[in-house]
Amino acid sequence: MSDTREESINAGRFLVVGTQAGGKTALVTKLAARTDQSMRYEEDFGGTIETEYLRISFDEGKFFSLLLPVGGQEKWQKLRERFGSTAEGMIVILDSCTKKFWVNSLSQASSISSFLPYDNYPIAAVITKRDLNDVIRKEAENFAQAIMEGLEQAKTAPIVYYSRGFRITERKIHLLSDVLPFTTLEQVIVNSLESKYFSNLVPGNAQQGKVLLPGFSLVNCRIFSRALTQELCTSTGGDQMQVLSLLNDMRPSMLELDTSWVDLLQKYPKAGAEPQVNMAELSVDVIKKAILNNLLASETDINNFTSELKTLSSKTGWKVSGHEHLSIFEEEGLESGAALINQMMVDVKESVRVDKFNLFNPIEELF
Ligand SMILES: Nc1nc2c(ncn2[C@@H]2O[C@H](COP(=O)(O)OP(=O)(O)OP(=O)(O)O)[C@@H](O)[C@H]2O)c(=O)[nH]1
Ligand SMILES: [Mg+2]
Repeated sequence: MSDTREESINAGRFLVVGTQAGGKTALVTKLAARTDQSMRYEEDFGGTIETEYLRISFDEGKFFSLLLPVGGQEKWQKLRERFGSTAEGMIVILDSCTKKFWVNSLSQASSISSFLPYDNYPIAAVITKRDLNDVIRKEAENFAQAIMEGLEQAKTAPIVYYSRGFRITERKIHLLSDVLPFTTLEQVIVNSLESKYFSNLVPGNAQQGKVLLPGFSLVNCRIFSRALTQELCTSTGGDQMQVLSLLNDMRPSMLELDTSWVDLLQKYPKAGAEPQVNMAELSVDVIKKAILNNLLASETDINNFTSELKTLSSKTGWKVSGHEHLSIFEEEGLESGAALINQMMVDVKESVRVDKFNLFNPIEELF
């Protein structure tokens, strides 16, 4: 009699990587909350450092998968590598409203790949904030107008912000010239968008305050402002990967965190001098174009990215399980995210352990 045993894998440990504020924790928590109602995602200015896998259940708990949305800031690279070496698959998160940061999300995934002892390692891309992409596309002109008004005001009134440390301190800066350094423009953009799209703000608290534009949270306001600032400033010719790493080193805004470009250069010395912009070069049209063309992802951008993932597979040993462009605020979006994870669980069966590490065992080399 033949053996009738069937093997089905009902769990897989997946690492969720991608730049800060891309939506890793929010997505995983919302998926986990579908079966464990005690799970709740809470907005936070500081980002997260998760070290526990969250359980995502399927078929009323018969199957499950474990997901770890490891913190996206640069400083957690060692943590990503550490968890990467034992994960059985990886989800790369890309924020559909800040497409220039995607290369950083991809670099997080590929830098882990040399630690993966598998071939055909399942990898999937989730492009988040689909709802916000639509909202900002429609609102781009108003965003640009609000920013131009904020710049005009900054010429005569001080720029006010709250630095966040053990205490929340109100600070003011005055514009000294028409040339704005990155950090100042970033704060003007944050302030302009905050005053138009939020009310009842409580300094330093990402959960308080009323959101007036659906999906545009205080954290989204900051990460979007950082990406827009980068688009509007002229770079000084520094290494672009280092600039992106520098920008992914901290959240929320640099001034709010009491950080300066010069401080960050100690960590990213090749990023070059602080980018800047002459106010005379900015207009509603320039800002609107930067938003529409350089920040909001289109379906073509998404297709190009996923093709690139497939091309990389031969070098990295990945097997691309698929991709989804979704919103965590729509049931359909969560459903498609869950289906993608389900597919990865199927693909885990095809991944093969290989002894990559034996090839380069540094200890053996020594003896
Ligand atoms: N509109 C919209 N906002 C989203 C979506 N997904 C996440 N967000 C928001 O994006 C912001 C950042 O989300 P997080 O999940 O904390 O980001 P993260 O990737 O875990 O960030 P780090 O912990 O810093 O690595 C929060 O304000 C979320 O509410 C989405 O689909 N739509
Ligand atoms: Mg997080």
